[in-house]
Amino acid sequence: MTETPYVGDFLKDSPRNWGKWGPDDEVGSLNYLTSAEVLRGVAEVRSGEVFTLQVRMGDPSGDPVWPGREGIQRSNVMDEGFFQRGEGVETPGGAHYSDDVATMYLQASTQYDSLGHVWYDGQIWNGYDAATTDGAMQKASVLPIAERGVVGRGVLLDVARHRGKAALDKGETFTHEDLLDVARAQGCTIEKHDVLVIRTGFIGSFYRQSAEEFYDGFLEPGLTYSPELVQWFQDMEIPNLVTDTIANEVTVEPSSGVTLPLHSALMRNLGVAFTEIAWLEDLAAACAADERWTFLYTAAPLKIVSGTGAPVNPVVVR
Ligand code: UVW
Repeated sequence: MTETPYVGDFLKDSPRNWGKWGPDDEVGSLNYLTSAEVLRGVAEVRSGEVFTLQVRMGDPSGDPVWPGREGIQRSNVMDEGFFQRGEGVETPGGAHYSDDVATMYLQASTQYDSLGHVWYDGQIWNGYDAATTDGAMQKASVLPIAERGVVGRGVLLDVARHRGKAALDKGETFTHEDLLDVARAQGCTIEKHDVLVIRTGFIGSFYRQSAEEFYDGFLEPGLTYSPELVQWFQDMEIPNLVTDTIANEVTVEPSSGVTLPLHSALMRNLGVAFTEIAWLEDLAAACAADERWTFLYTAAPLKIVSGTGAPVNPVVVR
C-alpha cells in the first residue's frame, strides 16, 4: 500500500497569492470583489426574491457538523419562570425579559473559515508564522473578513440536480470541468470573480436521515483536487467558494489519500474564502423554476476577534 504523501510535498508546485495584496493582507481573494464587482452582482437582481443560506442553529433534531465537533449548546438563563419565582430582577415599568447563553464551535453552523484556519509547513495564509495561531489568531482570523463583508455576483451550480440526484453519494467527486458542464446545461456562464455556490444536496440529506446514517462511513462528496482545478480557480480569480457540505471538498482526495487538500491549495495558498454548511435547497428550487442561476450574493460573518471562523447567514437577492 502506498503511503499518504505529506500535504506540503503533495502541493509543492501549487500556486500562491502570498504578498499579492501586500504583506499585511488578511482577506486574500476577497480583494477581487471591488465596487465594480458589487455592481455586477446588483445588476443580477430581477424579481427581488430574498434567500437566507444559513442552516438553523440548535435544531432539536441536530445540526450537521464535522465529526468531533458539536452543534451549539444554547440554554435559557432568564425567562418568565424566574420572575414568577421572584428570581428575576424587576425593573421600573415591570417589563420582563429572557436571556440565553450559548457555547459553540465557531465552525458548527454555516460559517466563514478564517484564511488562517488550515495550514502546513508552519505557515498560514500570506506566509504568516503558524505560531500566530497559538492561543488566539493574531493574523488572518475571521475578523478582517467580517469587517470587510462579502458582496458580489453569485452563480449557483447545482451538481446534484445535474446528476439527477437528491444528493450526491458519500465520496462522490466532481471537478472544475464538471462545474463548466453544469453551467452549460443550466444555460449560464461562470464569470471571472464570481462567488461560486455549489449544491451537492448533502446538507439537505442530513435532515432526511438519522445522524447515525449521515455520519456512518463519513466521507463527504465534493470538489476534488487536481493542479488544473487549482489553476482554474487562480485564472478565474474566484473570491469565495460556498457549498452545502461541511468542508467544501471531498473529505479524502481519492488518488493520494490526503485529507482536505483544497483547504490548503485554495484557502492557505490562494486566499479563497470558504463558506461551508450552506442551506441551498430553497435557492436551488427557485433558480430551477425560472432557470435563472445568477444573483447578488451578500454575507458578513460575525465580528469575532481572533476567531478561527464565524457563523454567517448569507443573504441572496435575485
Ligand atoms: C475542518 O477544519 C476539518 O473543516 P472545516 O473547514 O469544515 O472547518
